[in-house]
Amino acid sequence: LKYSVAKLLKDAAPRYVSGGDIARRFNVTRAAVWKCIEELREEGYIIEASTRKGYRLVSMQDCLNAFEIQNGLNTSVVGRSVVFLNSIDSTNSYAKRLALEGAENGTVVVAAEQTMGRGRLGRSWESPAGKGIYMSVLLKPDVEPYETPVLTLAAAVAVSDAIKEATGLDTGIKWPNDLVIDGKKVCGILFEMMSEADRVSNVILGIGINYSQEPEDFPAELKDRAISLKTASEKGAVPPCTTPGSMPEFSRLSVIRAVLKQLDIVVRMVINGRTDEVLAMWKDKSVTLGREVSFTLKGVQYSGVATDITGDGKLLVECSDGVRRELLSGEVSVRGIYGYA
Ligand code: BTX
Repeated sequence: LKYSVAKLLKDAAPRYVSGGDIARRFNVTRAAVWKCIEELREEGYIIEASTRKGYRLVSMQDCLNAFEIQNGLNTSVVGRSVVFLNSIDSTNSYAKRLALEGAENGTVVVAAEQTMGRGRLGRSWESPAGKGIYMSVLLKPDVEPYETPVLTLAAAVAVSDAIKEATGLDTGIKWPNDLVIDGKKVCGILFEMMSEADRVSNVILGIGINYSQEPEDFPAELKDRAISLKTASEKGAVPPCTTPGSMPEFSRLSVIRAVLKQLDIVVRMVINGRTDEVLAMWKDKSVTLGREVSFTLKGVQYSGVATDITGDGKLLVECSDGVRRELLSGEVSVRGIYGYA
């Protein structure tokens, strides 16, 4: 009932709908309608009530729930089932637990807060309540393990496209799949998989996007390395439809829905063998290729210039010792990004 009422108010907005009309429509009491309105308000719907005119939906800016994430999404796989949690240790860990219980391909877990958000290589991901987007997508892509690096690059392309669609902001991709604005990290992607001998059974794509943190919300060591969509949009890269300086009308909800739609597209491309196109999209957004990079391999530090991505998703580096090396994973510092001067 609650979300039927929400939908009714959404369709009617900015007009009022009387409590009596809603009650009759769903064959419930006016008190039941009032209870729904209260619950919706708690979920972030801003609803005005007027004794004469009834109820009116004013804004959904902070609203987040499984119904709104999924409603009318029209994707083929991604978002078939959506779980929303107010708080969780890590959406990736939760999605892994769901996978073990047999959750379906395309299941999405979204949380408003993570208490133990995880990064790559055992690092942590700052996940304050309400200020970021924390989501994991469970996929059963039926690909072989060697094909998965391209899937992670594809995820970065999808999220970058989604951010563009929902906010108008341009992001660059730092290899393999950090999204960067002004040399600062706005999104990180954690790719985890469970595989059997030669088949990948479950892939979990964890996506963390900084949404509304102010610079001072980040821990001191991240201040110069992290940025939120809100800060980026205020700094001038404002979507064309909004007045400069004002907070554009983009919400966590619109970003999440755009991510699911774009992921659905690129995952299908990878499964259908269109990896060349995906890699071309990645290269187009890259802030790594053509730049000086440094990295550590088996305890030895190397530097050189990143020149290309191989067909199976490895980074090619022409090292200063004259050797060309291929990197499959790990950490690469790129000059000009995250304070690497
Ligand atoms: P990463 O290992 O590339 O990045 C982690 C590093 O980034 C940290 O060591 C820290 O320096 C920095 N960092 C931590 N938090 C933030 C932040 N909010 N913004 C910018 N920089 C930060 C990237 O790992 C992968 C992150 C994936 C996060 C998602 S959230 C949903 C899902 N669930 C989960 O537990 N992880 C993923």
